[in-house]
Amino acid sequence: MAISDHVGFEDFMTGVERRNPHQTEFVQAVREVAEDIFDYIADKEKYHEYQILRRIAEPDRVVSFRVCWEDDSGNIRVQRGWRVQNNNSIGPYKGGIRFHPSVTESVLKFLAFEQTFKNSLTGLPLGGGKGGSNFNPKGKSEHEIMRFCQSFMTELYRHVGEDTDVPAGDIGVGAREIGFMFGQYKRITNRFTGVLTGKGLEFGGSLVRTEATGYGAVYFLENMLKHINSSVEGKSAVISGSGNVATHAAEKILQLGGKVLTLSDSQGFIHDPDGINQEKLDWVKRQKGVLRGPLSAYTDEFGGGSSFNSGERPWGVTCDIAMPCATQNELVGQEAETLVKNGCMAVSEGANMPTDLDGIKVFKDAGICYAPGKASNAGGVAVSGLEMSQNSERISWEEETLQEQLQSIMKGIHDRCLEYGEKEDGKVDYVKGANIAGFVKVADAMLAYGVV
Ligand code: NDP
Ligand code: 2IT
Repeated sequence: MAISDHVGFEDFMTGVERRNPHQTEFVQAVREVAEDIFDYIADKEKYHEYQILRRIAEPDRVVSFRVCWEDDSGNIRVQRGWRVQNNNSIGPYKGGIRFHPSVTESVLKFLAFEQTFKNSLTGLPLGGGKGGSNFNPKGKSEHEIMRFCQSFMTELYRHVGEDTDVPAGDIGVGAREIGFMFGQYKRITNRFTGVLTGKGLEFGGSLVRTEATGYGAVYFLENMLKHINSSVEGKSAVISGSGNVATHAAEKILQLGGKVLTLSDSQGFIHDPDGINQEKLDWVKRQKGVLRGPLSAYTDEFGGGSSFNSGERPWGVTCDIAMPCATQNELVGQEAETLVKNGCMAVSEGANMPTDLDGIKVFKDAGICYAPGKASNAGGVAVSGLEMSQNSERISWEEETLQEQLQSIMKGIHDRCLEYGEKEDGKVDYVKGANIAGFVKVADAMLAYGVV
């Protein structure tokens, strides 16, 4: 078949939309990747012949299950759980578990699809998957969370394994939840094995995993800025979110001499023109972490010129650097325009797909440094990969070794983005670079396997 006979990009997308009705997040993620891949494979017959992109955009399997649990009042509650195993061509399925009321099959399919490219970019042997539930952890007691996690794992255990599929944390799932799920897996199977990452340090967890996503996103930012002879020092940063990724991104910005102006949660954002220093950040970590309280209490705690902006997002605050670290589609076209107009020079995504397609176009057209999450937030899964290696060897590496490896992996991802994304004018299209670099390794492994 001549290449010109192959289906074109828009026809391909029409097919994706038809096969995935109402799955808007999944279709969005595929569109963002497919556009670059279509350009890249235009003259590469084998990828067409073997329908590689069509196959990556169809999860290997989607497991959906019922999760029943009993609340503290004795009511029986019913939730839905999923594990999306997108692609295991270059390693076992790997990716987080999300507990949030907004979780749907579409959200998990987009996350598992993105994860496939992200994990490939790390250079480690990791396939892509994602799981979760529409369970809302907010306002639940610790025992309710425990019972839910145990029930979730009572079904999930049959689909995962240290060489099959290795889940980790994501929104609403941190060390506590991983502990409950790992305990249940061990109890059911009578096996102590590295089936989950993000574990407590006492039972096989890795140093640096907690910090890895946020720190890694700032290392990626540093690499982008270095490429244009700039640095984080003296720059102001607007950050969204106040969970694991946001607080560690903020911490690394501070360590590199930057100033953090904002953090946010689902209720609004805090703006502190004096800067959120380490002491204030430690308060945020505790408030949103162990205390699970609202971020709005920040203004009572620290006063000064700080304000809480209820129901708003932080993108209107003038800054040099923006780091969306909360959730998908939290930065839309209009907000991207405002950031650019106010002089923002670099965006490094800590969250997955936080910028919508219009926003991405704005950043690309403006020619600012823009790193998509699949490249910039890969530090978390990368250290998860290192946790898997440590578990297989039954040893724990030193903190310094892991910090160095994280930095080196983030630099490696930056280099791979340059390889496929550097343009003639010297500017870098990090979206294109990440998409193609992530694709090539998975695609070539799939070609080697033939049609399976
Ligand atoms: P956390 O649960 O620790 O924190 C999530 C933060 O985002 C909270 O501040 C939460 O506010 C806010 N948030 C969540 N959903 C929404 C929403 N719909 N609207 C507004 N704010 C919201 O999660 P993480 O920090 O782990 O994850 C944040 C992002 O980073 C996600 O996109 C995740 O997929 C991505 N990521 C995480 C990795 C990890 O290692 N943890 C690795 C790579 C990416 P509130 O407290 O009010 O709910
Ligand atoms: O989106 C992500 O990369 C994660 N939530 C982390 C996945 C992992 O396996 O550590």
